[in-house]
Amino acid sequence: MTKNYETILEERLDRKNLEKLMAIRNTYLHRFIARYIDLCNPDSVFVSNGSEEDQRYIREAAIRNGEEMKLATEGHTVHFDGYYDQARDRENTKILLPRGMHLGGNIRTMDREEGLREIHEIMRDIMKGHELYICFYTLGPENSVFTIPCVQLTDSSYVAHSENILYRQGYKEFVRRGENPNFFKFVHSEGELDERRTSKNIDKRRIYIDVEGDTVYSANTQYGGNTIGLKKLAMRLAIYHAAREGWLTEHMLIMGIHGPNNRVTYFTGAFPSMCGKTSTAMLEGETIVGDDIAYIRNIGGVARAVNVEKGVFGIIEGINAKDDPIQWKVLHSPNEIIFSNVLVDDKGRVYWTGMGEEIPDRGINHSGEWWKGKKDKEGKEIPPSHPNARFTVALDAFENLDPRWNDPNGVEIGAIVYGGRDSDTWVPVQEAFDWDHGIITKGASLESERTAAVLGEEGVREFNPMSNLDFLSIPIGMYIKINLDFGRGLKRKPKIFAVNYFIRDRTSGEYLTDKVDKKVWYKWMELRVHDDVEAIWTPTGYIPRYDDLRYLFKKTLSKDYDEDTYIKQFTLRIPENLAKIRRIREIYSRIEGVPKRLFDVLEEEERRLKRVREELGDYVSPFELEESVKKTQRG
Ligand code: SPV
Ligand code: MN
Repeated sequence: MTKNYETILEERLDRKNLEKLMAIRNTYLHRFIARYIDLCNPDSVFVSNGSEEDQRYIREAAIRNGEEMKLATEGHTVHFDGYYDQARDRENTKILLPRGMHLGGNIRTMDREEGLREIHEIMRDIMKGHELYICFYTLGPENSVFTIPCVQLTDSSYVAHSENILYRQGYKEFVRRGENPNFFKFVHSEGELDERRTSKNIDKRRIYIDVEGDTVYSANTQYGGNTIGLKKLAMRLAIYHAAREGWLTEHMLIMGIHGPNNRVTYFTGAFPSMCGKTSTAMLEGETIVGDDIAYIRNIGGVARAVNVEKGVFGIIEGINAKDDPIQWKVLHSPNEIIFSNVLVDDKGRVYWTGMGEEIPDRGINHSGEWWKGKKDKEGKEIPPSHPNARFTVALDAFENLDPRWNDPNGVEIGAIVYGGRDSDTWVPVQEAFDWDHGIITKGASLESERTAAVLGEEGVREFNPMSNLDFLSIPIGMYIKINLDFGRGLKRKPKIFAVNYFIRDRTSGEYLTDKVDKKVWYKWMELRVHDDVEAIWTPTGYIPRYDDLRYLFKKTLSKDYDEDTYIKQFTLRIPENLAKIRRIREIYSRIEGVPKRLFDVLEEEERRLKRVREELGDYVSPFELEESVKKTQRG
C-alpha cells in the first residue's frame, strides 16, 4: 500500500459512507479496511451501520445484482451456489501457522507466509466490477463477557444479507469500543461470476485462516459454510482464543428442556453435520437458544453458554409437515428467508427432497434449468434439490424461541449431549459416569457414518471428536485436555450423555427408534440431571429403566412402549463396543500430545465390558444387567 490509509478511504468512499465509517474511532479498523479496498479494488463501497435502512439496501442489492431472486411468498428469496460449490471445501480450507508448526495429521495447515502471499495474490483486483459491503456484527450477545466484535468485508450481497439474518448487528459495539485492536476480520470475495451469477474460478477457491492475525480470507466461493465469516470461519479463530483463555467454542446446539413444575434445564448438544442437530433443537414442546455454535464459559464455577448466532442456516432436505411442524410453519410464512439450492418452479414456489409433497418434473435448481432425469458431467443424476440445500432465517421467526436466548450472561448448562450416526454400537441414550468419562468415551470418541450415498463407502465411520474436528485450529490432544480441564474447574458440572438416533436392528437392519422418540430421551435426561429417576448401571454408562420410559412415552408421545422394543433398543452390544474402543484408541495413539487420562479411561471401560461379557455373554439385555447389578449389591 503506497498511499496513506486516510487518503484511500477519502478517495474510495463517498461522503455518507465515509462518515459512517469514521464514526467508529478505530484506526486499526480504518487501516485494515483501506488495505483491502486498495488490494481488492471494488467499484464502490457500502458501509452498513446495521440500521433497517442499510439492511434494506443490502437486501435489494441482492435482487438487483442477481445473487438472489424473489419467490412467490413475501420476504422469501432463493440463492444458487455453483454446481461444484455446494458444501464446505475441506481440501482448500487451511489454518495458517508459522513455518514448521503443525497441528497433527487430522488438521490441514499451511505455512503462514506462503498462505498469506498466495491469498493476497488471488485477491488482487478480485472485486473489480463489484460493490464491497462492509458490515459489523458481534458473535454472542453484545456488551457481555462472551462478545467478540467482527467486521466482514464481502463483495457478495448474498453473504452480507445472510449475515444480517444470522448475526447480531455490531456497529454500536464498535463505536462503544473505540480504538481497540481486538476484533475478528473477514475478507471474502466471490470472485469473477458466470452468467448464473455463481463463482467461476472454483480452482482458485481458498479459505485461509490466519489465527495469529485474527483474520480469515475466503475467495472464489459462495457457499455459506465457506463464506459467511461469522459461521465456521470465526469458529476456528474462536477455538484458538478459547484454548488460550480457558473457555470453549463448540459445535453445539443449545436448548431448554422443559421438566416437571415448569422447570427448564438447558442442554447443549454436539452432532456432526446432517445427524439431527437442528431437528433436536426444534423439538416440539421444548425451546431453542441456538442450533449450531456455542461459546461456553466458567462463570463463578458454573458452565454458561450463549448462542454465537441469532439465526438458523438449516438443512432443508427431509423437513416435512408431520415430523417438523415448527420449521414447516416458518418455511411457509412470510418471513425473511433465503432458500439456497432448492428447486423453484415457474410460479416461484420452492421444493426439496423429502418434503412429503409432490415435486414437479421441471424447474430451476443448482444445476440451472432442471428436469427429472437430468444428469451432470459425471453422468450422475441430479436430484431436484441438493442434499445440502439450506434455508437462512432469523431465530425470532420461531414460536419455540427460548425467552433467554439473548441473555448476556448465557444460560446455565445442565447437560451436554454427544451423538453421531451409529448403526450398531451405542444405545439410544446413556449417561456418562462423570465428566472425564463423558468427555472421553462420548465426546472424544464420537464417530459418524458417512451420509453420502457413494457406493461401497456408505457406513464408513468418520472420527469426529465433539463433532468439532473440521473446525479445530489447535492440536486435537490440546483440545481434549482443555475439555477435561474445563470440567475440573467447575463447581457444578453438567452431566454428559450420549445419544444415538440411528441404531438399527442386528438382523433386519431396520431403525430401532422413531424420529419422534428423541423427545422421550431428552425428558429422561432432564429428570436425570435433577436425580429424579434411577438408572441402570452398564459398563458404558447409565441407561433408563423400562418403567420410566414406559411412563414418559405415554406422557409425551401417547405411545405404548413395550418391553420387547426396550430390550432391542437398549441391549448392550459388547463386541461392537469393544471394537469401537480399539478403533478410538488406535486413532489417538497416532496423535501427539493426547492426555494419558484418555487411554486410562478407555482401558477401564474395556475392562468393564470384558467382565460383563464373561458373566453374561456378548449381547446383554437391560433387564439382565439390572438383575446382575442387584445381585452384586446383595453380595
Ligand atoms: C455444518 O455443516 O455443520 C453447518 C453448515 O452448520 S456450514 O455452514 O457449512 O458449516
Ligand atoms: Mn454446523
